Amino acid sequence: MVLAPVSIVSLAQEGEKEKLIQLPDWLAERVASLPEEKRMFLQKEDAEIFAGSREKLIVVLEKKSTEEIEAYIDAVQSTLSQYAYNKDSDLSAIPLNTDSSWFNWWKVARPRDVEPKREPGPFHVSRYAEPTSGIATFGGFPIALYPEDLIAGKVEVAIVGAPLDMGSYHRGQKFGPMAMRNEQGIGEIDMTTMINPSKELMVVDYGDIAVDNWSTEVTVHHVRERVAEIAKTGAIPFIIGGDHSLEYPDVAGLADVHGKGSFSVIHFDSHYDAGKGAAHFITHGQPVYRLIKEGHIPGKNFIQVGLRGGWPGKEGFEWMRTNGMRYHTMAEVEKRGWDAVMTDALREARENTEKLFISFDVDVLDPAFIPGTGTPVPGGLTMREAMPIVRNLCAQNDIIGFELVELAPNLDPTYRSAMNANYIVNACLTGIAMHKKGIVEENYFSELTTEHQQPEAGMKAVAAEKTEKTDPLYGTGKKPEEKKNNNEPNER
Ligand SMILES: [Mn+2]
Repeated sequence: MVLAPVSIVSLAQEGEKEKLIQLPDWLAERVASLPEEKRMFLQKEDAEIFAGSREKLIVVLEKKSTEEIEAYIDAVQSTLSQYAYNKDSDLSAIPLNTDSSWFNWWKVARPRDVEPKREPGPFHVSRYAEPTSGIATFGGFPIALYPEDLIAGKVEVAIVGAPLDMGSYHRGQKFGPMAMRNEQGIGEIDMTTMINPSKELMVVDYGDIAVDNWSTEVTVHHVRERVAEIAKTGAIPFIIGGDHSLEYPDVAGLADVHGKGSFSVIHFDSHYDAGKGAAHFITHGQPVYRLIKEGHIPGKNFIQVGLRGGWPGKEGFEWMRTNGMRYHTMAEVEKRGWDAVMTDALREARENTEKLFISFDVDVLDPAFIPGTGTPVPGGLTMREAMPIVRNLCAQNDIIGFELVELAPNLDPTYRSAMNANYIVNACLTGIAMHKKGIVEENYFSELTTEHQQPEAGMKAVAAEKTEKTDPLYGTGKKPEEKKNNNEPNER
């Protein structure tokens, strides 16, 4: 999310060429007697940080004497210097207690030999014929626990939870996977295409990936291994967060298997999540910068959709331009319309690579659709915009992974956030099923569901005597035979 003060300071720290701003004559005169270093500081953007802007700074300084201006500069400089690391008073790393005999308790695998032996492969956890009547799983799909289950079952999509939620502002993203398991929307027939992904694809619930609830850094290391493990079996990992820190281990884990730079990423989000220069190398506001910086994905293979609100500022957009990244903001949607923007994004996703990873932060949707998210921003995508682009992306590309993150269901007393999240997942499953069947054309629609074909269809049926016969007894529970065999005296 937002790291505003840090980004200003980090610009100066990186020694990028900073333009010196011309001072008004009266101010240049008033500070002429100050040391050069202080006069120059006044000409830098950093001097404005506590005033708010250049204009506001000038208003503040107008009433001050030379001595008072020097005191102001000293105060700003001294405060900014405290933002940086101090080797005498700060921790440079977070020590871990390696003497703990419980060091790995949260991620150790349950011993196989304490369970009854079983053949590898997916299995249902329901006593009844109807799968949704058992223990809740994503879409009512069978579960799988180990890579050999995925291989034996020829699993094509493994949906796995990753309940990590140490991001900023509202938390509770750890409850995302369970809320989605408990809500409908995944695995249903898609009316636009009349394709039923649960019939076309072998999908499983792969349980949740273990999380160290006290460290994002430690957790992402483990998530990366698990994601790579799924990808190695040939199944597509669908990671359900958890917060957007997950994009880093999800993409890095896939790069470990498919190769760095071998695929593209399309990032749906209201924030660009390429923050840098913070004390922690990974938070939910920084995965994109770290992926680019470590070389897992070249900038030209990265596309952002849905950005809006106050972040990034000018330097963030310039950084994306410099690094060859594509971005489609809601401002662009306002300028050009959604159809034009969607067409461009779909084309760009296919441009450099056939393989694609989709990162879907639910806050790309308008808060009207997803009130249950940690950092909502108004003015976002509608479900009617989001479902087609996700379905088309998953139909037109070779999807190697998908993540849905930042669902915080406890912030929404209704079913709506979890349900909409499920429908986004189902849109991609539908697309993957279409891709498998060779349906990759843009704007594919089922003719049956999009054209009623009246009056011809009805007239044809009348001629062939196929229309529904009316029956006044329907709804009474009586059958026509019953009436015949009835020896009611009054009947004539
Ligand atoms: Mn995000």
